[in-house]
Parts: sequence; structure tokens; C-alpha cells
Amino acid sequence: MGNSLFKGSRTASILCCGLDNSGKTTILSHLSTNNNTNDQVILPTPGMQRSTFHKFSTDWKVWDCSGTGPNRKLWPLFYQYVSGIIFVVDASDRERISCAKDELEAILSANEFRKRKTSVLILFNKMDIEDTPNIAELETVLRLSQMRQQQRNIDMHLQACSGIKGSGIEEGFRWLADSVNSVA
Ligand SMILES: Nc1nc2c(ncn2[C@@H]2O[C@H](COP(=O)(O)OP(=O)(O)O)[C@@H](O)[C@H]2O)c(=O)[nH]1
Ligand SMILES: [Mg+2]
Repeated sequence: MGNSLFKGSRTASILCCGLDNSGKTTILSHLSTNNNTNDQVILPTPGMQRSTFHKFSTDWKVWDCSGTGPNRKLWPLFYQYVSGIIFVVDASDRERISCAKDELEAILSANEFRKRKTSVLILFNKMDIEDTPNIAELETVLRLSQMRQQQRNIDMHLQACSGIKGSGIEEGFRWLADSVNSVA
């Protein structure tokens, strides 16, 4: 029986990753400060930091990992400890979209996620910026339908959002809360 029947007892241990500057810390601050991010200065994340908050009847423990080149090597150290992954893409950064694709592909094809069910929320961030590609285009560029076929154990959800405006974030996290707490 899944935990989702027991409201209040749900937990979610999550790795939040994605290239540097994609908006990970901004998105997490939106939730951990109850949308009150207006006066906050978000600094680049050194290595990693843990964000904990209670939302959607779920206790969240989210590892916010730096996405600069050398720090990406740390992401796999968390795989065995998490039930879900949030991968944040700066949808407006056309120059680095193929780098984001490579990093996401490396995560999705990790052995750890072949063994057990894992929830993966892909947040297409910065949708407030003009001329940002739409979800369908991003899905193609990131080869997500191929990835879905290859990795049957991954429960994947795509969500457009804006960390600055706060749109789309709650929808994405609601899906993730249900997915990590559903029956495998
Ligand atoms: N326009 C826009 N800028 C954003 C958005 N989310 C984050 N940013 C900006 O992107 C920069 C990097 O954000 P940060 O949260 O530090 O990214 P991280 O390195 O992935 O943690 C900051 O200047 C943020 O203000 C968004 O949705 N829209
Ligand atoms: Mg950060």
C-alpha cells in the first residue's frame, strides 16, 4: 500500500540538478519561503545545499546541487539516496541546451535508475523570457521520448515554469509528491 493514503506522513528525498544558472535555487526558494522571494538575493550555490520544507502534505528534503562543470560529478553520489530527481533546464539558453541534454541523458541512463522506480521532474524554467522554445520543441531537442522508451522504470513529467514569477512550480512539485509516494 502506498504512503499516499496517510496524509501528513509523506516524504520526498530529492536531488535537484541541472546546469549552473538554470534557476534551481530560485525555484526551491519559492517553495521554502512560501513564495516570498521578492526581497531575496539568490547567490550561486557553492557545491550543494539542502533545502527542507513542508508542502502538499509532504516533508521535502531536497539536495540543491551546483551545476558548474566540476560539481556535476557529485550528482551521482546522491542517486542511491533519493526517490526522485528534479532536472532544471534554462529553456532560454539555446547555446547550452545540448550540454543540458548530455547531462540529463547521463542521469537517466545511470544503472541505479534501471533497478528501481524513480520519479523525474523536468522543469523547463525561464519561460517568462521572450522567444523561449515551447515544451514540444524542448522535448525533441532533449530526446525525451527516446529516453522514456529506454528507461521504463522512470516516471517522467515535463513542466514549464518560471522561478522568478513562480508559475508552474507548484504544479510540478504536486506531481512529484504523488509520483514518489505512489505504489512502485
Ligand atoms: N528570467 C528569469 N530568470 C530566472 C528565472 N529563474 C532564475 N532566474 C535567474 O537566473 C539566475 C540563476 O538563478 P539560480 O537560482 O542561482 O540558478 P542555479 O545556479 O541553477 O541555482 C539568477 O539571476 C535568477 O534570478 C526565471 O524563471 N526567469
Ligand atoms: Mg544554485
